[in-house]
Amino acid sequence: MPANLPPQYYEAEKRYRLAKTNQERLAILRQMWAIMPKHKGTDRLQGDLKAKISRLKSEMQKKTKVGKSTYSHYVVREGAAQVLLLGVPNVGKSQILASLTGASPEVAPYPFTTRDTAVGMMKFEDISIQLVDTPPITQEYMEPWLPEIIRDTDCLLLTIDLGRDDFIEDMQILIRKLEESKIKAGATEPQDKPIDEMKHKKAIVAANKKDLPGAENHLRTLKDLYSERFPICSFSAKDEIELDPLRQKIYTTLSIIRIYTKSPGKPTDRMDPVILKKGSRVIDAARAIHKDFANNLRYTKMWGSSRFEGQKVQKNHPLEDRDVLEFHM
Ligand SMILES: Nc1nc2c(ncn2[C@@H]2O[C@H](COP(=O)(O)OP(=O)(O)O)[C@@H](O)[C@H]2O)c(=O)[nH]1
Ligand SMILES: [Mg+2]
Repeated sequence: MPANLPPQYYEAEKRYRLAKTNQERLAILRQMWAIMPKHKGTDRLQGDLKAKISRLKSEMQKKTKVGKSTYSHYVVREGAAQVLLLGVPNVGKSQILASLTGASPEVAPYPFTTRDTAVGMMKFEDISIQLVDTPPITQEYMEPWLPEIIRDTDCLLLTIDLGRDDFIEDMQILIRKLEESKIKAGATEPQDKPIDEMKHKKAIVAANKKDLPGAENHLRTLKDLYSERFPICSFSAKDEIELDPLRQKIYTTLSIIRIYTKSPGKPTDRMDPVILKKGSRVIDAARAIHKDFANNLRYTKMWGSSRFEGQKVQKNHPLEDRDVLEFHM
């Protein structure tokens, strides 16, 4: 008896292959299970799928256990990249998360509202970036599990309250606490190999509460002191002023590119770009999709900048944001 699977099943299967996290994979496998017609013809497939789901579940459980023994505030990664909000109490971290992502963490006019991480997804053009709110850092205290999460993330938003007279002191506290945890924040990776044991982290200064009196003066001072080391974005999270330049700066600082794929004779799949580091090549895109893709690749056609309108390109051809690739096996 033939399986006669509906087209939605094959679409889900394709999304499964492109999934980047186990959580995503599990959700898709469950969808596939729901879609699959349950009859004799699908007996074997049903068995395979059930086995896959239980294998994945036990793998995920094992991972959480390992995670728990080291730190229990691990955030499951989702989206194209992860960005962490850091700051002293009350600077508006939770408000920024809410304004950029629509998530609803507790925002309050008193310190220490957020003792754990809170997560939201920020839309940027056709991708989503995960934003993580963290507990406040002070001169005296930083959650012991926080450095691990900082070391693991793609970019930091060093959040400053432009309404506070102590804003420079706040900035110094953040830099100092990071350095005590062997993390050096800055705009770009240093060119030469680090001589110390510092882990470099890309960072943006997120200068919030631009709407408050005195903010313009404070911003000027902040720029005088720090604009060589960090990109500085000023905005008001509460009044939603100048949030778009902040979104844009987050994207460019992440140094990622989006690559779309197409099948021969079909339109480009614009739904689900492959996310790669800037400087990646054709072969990296193939590998990101599946290792068989990379191994069996015969040639690739590329669309993108005007010089490439479906020409064949080499495996080591450099990629630019928004290039389109058609792999031939
Ligand atoms: N004036 C002004 N107040 C803000 C802005 N963003 C946040 N706040 C206020 O600052 C206080 C602390 O905000 P919250 O997000 O809880 O700070 P967190 O402790 O850093 O998470 C709250 O009263 C917010 O309403 C802003 O852009 N402008
Ligand atoms: Mg908060």
